[in-house]
Amino acid sequence: MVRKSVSAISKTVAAVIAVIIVVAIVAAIAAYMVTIPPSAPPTTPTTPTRTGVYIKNPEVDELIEKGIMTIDPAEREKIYYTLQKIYYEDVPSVVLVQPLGRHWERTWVQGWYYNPAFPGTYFYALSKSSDAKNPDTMIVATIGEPETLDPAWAYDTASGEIIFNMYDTLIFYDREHVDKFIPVIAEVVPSVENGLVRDNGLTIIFPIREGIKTHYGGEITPEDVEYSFERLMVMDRDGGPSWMLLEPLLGVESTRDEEGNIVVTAEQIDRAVEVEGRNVIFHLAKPYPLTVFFQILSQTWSSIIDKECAITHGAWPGTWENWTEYNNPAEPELQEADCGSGPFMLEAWEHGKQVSLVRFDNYFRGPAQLKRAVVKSVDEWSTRKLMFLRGDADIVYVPRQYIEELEGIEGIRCVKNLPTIQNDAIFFTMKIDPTSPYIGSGKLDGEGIPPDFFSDIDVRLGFAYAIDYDRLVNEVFLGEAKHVPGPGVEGLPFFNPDQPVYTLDLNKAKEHFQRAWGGQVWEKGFKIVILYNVGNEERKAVSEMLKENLESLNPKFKVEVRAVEWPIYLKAMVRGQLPVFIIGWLADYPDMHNFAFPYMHSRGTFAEWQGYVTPAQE
Ligand SMILES: [Ca+2]
Ligand SMILES: [Ca+2]
Repeated sequence: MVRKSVSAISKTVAAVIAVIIVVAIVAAIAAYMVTIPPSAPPTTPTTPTRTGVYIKNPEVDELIEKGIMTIDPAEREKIYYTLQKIYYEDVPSVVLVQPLGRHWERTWVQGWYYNPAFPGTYFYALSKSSDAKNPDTMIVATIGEPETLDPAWAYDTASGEIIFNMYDTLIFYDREHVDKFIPVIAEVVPSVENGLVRDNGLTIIFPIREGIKTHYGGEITPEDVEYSFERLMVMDRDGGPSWMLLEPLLGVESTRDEEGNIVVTAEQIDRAVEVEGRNVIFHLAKPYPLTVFFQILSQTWSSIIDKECAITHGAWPGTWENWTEYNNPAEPELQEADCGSGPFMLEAWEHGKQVSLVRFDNYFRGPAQLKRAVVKSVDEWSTRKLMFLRGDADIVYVPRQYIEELEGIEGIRCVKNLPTIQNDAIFFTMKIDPTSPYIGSGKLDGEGIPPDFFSDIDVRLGFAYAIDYDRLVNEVFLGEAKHVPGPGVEGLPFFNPDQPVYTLDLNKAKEHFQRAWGGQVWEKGFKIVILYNVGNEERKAVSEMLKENLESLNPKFKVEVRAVEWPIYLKAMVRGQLPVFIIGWLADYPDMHNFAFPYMHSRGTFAEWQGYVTPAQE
């Protein structure tokens, strides 16, 4: 975000990889979030070793940094509108679609609602009508399984789905809203008006509700709240979610530098969250938009953990002498523990098969209507479908290519066109690895492209105008996607719906190619290889469109579309070998900053892979 260190970039990589995997597995997806498979693969891709490849654009970087430090919404809007305009004009990448989701359930399911900011099923809201099969048990059949149940470690949606039901947070999203909150463990949502947000937002006070029982047998106290956030910062595992709290609370993105040395002190962490009577006080290191801070507090990494329970499981004891021993651990301490106070308790985790949760009768908001909730991992579609048809599963993940098999079937309900906070874009690599096997001769001689081919904006514009976005939406996404300007998505505050988008326009594409590289591109032509991974219909369609449209412009333009296995695609992408690549981004929290930074900042994730150059430096 504001200052992304190199090590922090690798964290973001994990988040991106999560999204990539979704794109890879679900192919041309818009997976309703219940279906998003677990995130990072066990091995983090090699951080690109190319150095000095991207040129910083101080103007854009500064504007992005200003955006997250600006409190006034009108001022923020101006900043993000400007950034969206720059994104359109510079075309470092082009957003292809914002996919829409679907939710499938048996008609006997009651109470379901959708919030794009949290994954999976929130069972506390749900019940089943009395004619249902297994009326007091809700069964979800999906793909993948959680990585962990430790809230300070989890950074994937499959883990989040379970954690959301076992733990509570200080505040939570008010049903469908992503910018309105209800108090949960906190008694009230702090505001300037009620006096709990002070010092220009640098002090935020949460009075803690009394009498909240934990699954472990104790109570939630202000000390548990302090412990939960301090543990998150103490742990700060590589590729984990801690950076989101470290940034506002300590003003850093990581507790470690690039070499892994600890760069924060015990005092800094301890001072950031303090207890005073029944209050927990957050001391922010710098101004930060309150709504974004609340969004971060409403997610699983901000779950309130019962301290006594956590210590029993070998977690950080809450003392400062040896705290660094608990930094970046190899394994999560609360891997299969239940130190929550939420509406459901962990009953059993049968690996590769299911996680079952049982109602917590002492839940402070009253016991859930359901007695039991089970999330089953059923990777095979035909099996999931059969379970759904028989009523053995109540909520099922249905990949887009199979929707016809279920449409109109009695007893099954489908909720369509659910907005997501995710988009897919095509990225241009402006400094391609010169050893890349996908650039032919490596020269502008008609037999390849030079590594900096895409650093010329006219080349990027030529490509942008050669994509048939409408066909993509209609044929690949079956109409269930939107063509939106980037880098953010529709539905977020400060998203400008009136910002123009690129459309298929071969005349304009031709004009730009004629201008590119001083006319040499048009005169000599080029040869380029575009990869897609087998099974990914979206990537395949875009690659083929580019081939068809570019080759129609000039007989000297040659595009080879090549299908490869997913690991090959991924490796080539992070090494900067792909001239263009298509990838999706799922926001960590619903704010424009979580798009502006990765897409546009010179230290953002995509910039790293692209060798981002902007005209300001040329
Ligand atoms: Ca403290
Ligand atoms: Ca406690």
